[in-house]
Amino acid sequence: MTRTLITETISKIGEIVLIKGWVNTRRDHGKIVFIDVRDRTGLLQVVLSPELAGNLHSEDVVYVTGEIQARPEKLINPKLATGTVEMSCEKVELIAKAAELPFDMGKENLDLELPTLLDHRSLTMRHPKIQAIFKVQAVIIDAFRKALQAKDFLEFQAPCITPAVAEGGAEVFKVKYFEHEAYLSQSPQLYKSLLVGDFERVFSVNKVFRAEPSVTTRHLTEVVSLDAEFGFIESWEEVQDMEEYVVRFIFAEVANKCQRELKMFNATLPKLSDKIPVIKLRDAQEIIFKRTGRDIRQEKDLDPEGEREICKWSLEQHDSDLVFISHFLTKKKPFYVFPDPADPTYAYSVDLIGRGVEWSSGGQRLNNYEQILENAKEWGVKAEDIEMYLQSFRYGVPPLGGFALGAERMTMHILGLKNIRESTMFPRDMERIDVSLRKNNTAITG
Ligand code: AMO
Repeated sequence: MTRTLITETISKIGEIVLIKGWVNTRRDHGKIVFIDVRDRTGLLQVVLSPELAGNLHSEDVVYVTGEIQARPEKLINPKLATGTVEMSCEKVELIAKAAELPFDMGKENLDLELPTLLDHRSLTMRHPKIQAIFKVQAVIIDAFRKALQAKDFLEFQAPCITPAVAEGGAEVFKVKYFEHEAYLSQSPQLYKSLLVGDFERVFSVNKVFRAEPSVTTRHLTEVVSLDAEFGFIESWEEVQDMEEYVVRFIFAEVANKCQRELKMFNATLPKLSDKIPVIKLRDAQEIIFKRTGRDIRQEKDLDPEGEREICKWSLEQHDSDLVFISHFLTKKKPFYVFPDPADPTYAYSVDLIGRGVEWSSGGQRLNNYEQILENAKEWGVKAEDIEMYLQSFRYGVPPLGGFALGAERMTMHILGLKNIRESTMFPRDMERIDVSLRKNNTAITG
């Protein structure tokens, strides 16, 4: 008999079918036993005798044959997609026996401490609510691709082993590369920029690596970076507009395809007005000072508290959960940023802040070869380390810009999760590779 997927059983009343899946839960009621069987499409209640049920328990892999029957009106379960039917079991085959579970997986919410949830990741990802997170994430990434493909961008795979530190700073993993030294890529930045000289418009969905020396709720050491870059721009605002288009496209796809998942988290998509507000860093700092009395007006960036405050302001004043912050200090950004000619202290750079956290960075880049060389020198970047990048600009690259969105942060803040590790299948941080590297987990800071 061929397999019937669980959600298909609602249209098979009166038929004998074979389903394949895992025992999700078992309930013993004297002479009858109920098991919920789970496959990739959903759950189905199966009714069977204690003899047939044997010692089946959660996560056993089973093939079950039986008749699909309509449930009596008062036994309909509106919470289940298959809640109008059940299977009367005739035969059970045990295909793979599961060990005793370390915790109860049958509850609607898997209320586990984060280290336990992550140390048992292969198992906890079987829970429907945990699966929902990664279904939403897959839709986000797919929508990012679709949005840019619709605008004629070409997808590329960026290298992970790089000869140079693209973003600067100390947050880089050195790797021993035979008798040479190399780095794990912090960002596909230099590659996406040089590719504008070849393909005009490119994007990538890539892992990037940051040697974050602290353990916070919003930092990972391995990140899925959604990068885009394009040429022949007229201004940095064009970059911001393209990003806004992509973000709106992503939200529309999530709204369209993930209603069930959003509901499981009681989540609503971030509010957007007609246009995402944009405000210069110094103006944002002034607003924060006026609203809270906290003076961060000389800082190079917004701190986490500042990001939260400016989002509150954006929601109150512009009815928008998202806000662009532009014009960061040129010297605090990487060597490739384009200084504002009106005041070169500040750059044509723009971050997107959503629900109190940075979702992306981007902006216009330098495209003049001589100026790039000059800046690289000033920033302490050796020309021989960025040879491939420079080659492109030596042979002519148009005015360009782009942005990068962090996939995990987007997922986290769309679903209202408290910790970025929840929106990462296999999170890495300074204390975790697969499982915790420490016996006693250090507290995660803000
Ligand atoms: P940036 O360093 O701001 O910009 O990174 C872009 C976005 O990637 C995400 N992100 C992270 N998420 C979790 N943990 C981390 N350690 C982490 N680091 C970054 C954030 C962030 O906004 N080259 C530029 C992009 C550009 O200008 O196009 C860059 O890498 O969501």
